[in-house]
Amino acid sequence: MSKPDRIAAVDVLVASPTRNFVTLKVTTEQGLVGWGDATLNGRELAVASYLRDHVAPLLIGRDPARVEDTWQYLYRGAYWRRGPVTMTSVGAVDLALWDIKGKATGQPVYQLLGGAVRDRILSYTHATGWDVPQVLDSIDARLGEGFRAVRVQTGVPGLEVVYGVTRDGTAYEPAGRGIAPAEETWDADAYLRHAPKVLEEVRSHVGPEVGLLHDAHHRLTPNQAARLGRSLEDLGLFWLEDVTPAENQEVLRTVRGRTTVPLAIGEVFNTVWECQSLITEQLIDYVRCCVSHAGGISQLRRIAALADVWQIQLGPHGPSDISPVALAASLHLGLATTNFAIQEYMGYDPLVHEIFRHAWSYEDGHLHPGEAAGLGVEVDEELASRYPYQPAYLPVARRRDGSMTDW
Ligand code: CS2
Ligand code: MG
Repeated sequence: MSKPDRIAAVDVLVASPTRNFVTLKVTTEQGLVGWGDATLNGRELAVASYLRDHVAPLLIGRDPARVEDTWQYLYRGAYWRRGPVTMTSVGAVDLALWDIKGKATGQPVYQLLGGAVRDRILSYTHATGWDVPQVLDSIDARLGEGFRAVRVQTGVPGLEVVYGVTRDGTAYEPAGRGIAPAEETWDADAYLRHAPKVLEEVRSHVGPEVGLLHDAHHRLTPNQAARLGRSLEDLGLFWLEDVTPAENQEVLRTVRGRTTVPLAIGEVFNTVWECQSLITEQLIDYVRCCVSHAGGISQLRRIAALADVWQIQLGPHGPSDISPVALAASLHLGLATTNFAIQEYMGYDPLVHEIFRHAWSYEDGHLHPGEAAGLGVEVDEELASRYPYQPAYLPVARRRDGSMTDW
């Protein structure tokens, strides 16, 4: 029996080609390289340090084939576990080890997960505009690219800045460069007066078949969420996302009991335990956990299996602030997972595609992970190194009276 391979080196690359990315590189004694995404928007250096200072030394000498054992070792061995920094670190290691396992066996990761259950993965992207004409133009542009589902975000009269929206129709990047977060004013009542009217005009414009999604981004009270949901019921939304702050899961019983609009939550969750009651009490229709922030493929497939028992589907987070490595991992899981409904895909700057050379592809509103061994992404470290980290923070939001609310 051949001598098992061993992890020989663990490196953390922090680069900022148009935006910050943190990438984990695991190299084995036999020369295999696995890549993981450790990007956490606005807290990148915390994850880089967790990996460099507390995880990398523990991995040297370990058998890279023992993916699940390594996951359990890093999760249970930390004692102080859960949370976005810890679980993004565990997730990055998990992705890298699945990548290595695929390369060691010559198999794309989806084959190691049981093989394809579908031919391609439905995706949705972002359409955005300050006013209705801009929103409709953005939607038409996205539909012209072949998307069959779009997330629609609109400006709100009386507000200067609104989550997910730019005034010039350019792509929305929430993390502003600089050492302090931008401060935005939020007015939920103004939003509730306006957003349903815009979404109604959008549905009239696109017809009944286009998937429409909307993200309330954690900003409503349970009553506001129920009222918004009820006002959108006739529009046939694909989902209404993050209606209330996700950590208070009890309130979803109130919302669920008062509206039939499909609910999606979970992009800020990091473990299956945060999803547990929402799933077992059937309080949501879609789980939004992201493969990198929720502890990797090894945990997201556990979340998928639990959700499947209650006919709840996955619609993983896929913004510009997860790298093409995490997107690849999500697509491998998606191709092999029956209750994987849709993948968010905001697209990337050409420079990011150049640095993260990937086998996954987008075509005609769908994504596919490709047939390359492992995750199918190789990172151009030299090119990435030309773009050093730059401090960037997500905005904060205050109400009109100056009190803090959720951004
Ligand atoms: C958003 C995210 O895509 C979404 O659903 O909630 O873009 C979120 O705002 C960012 O990932 C924050 O970094
Ligand atoms: Mg969201």
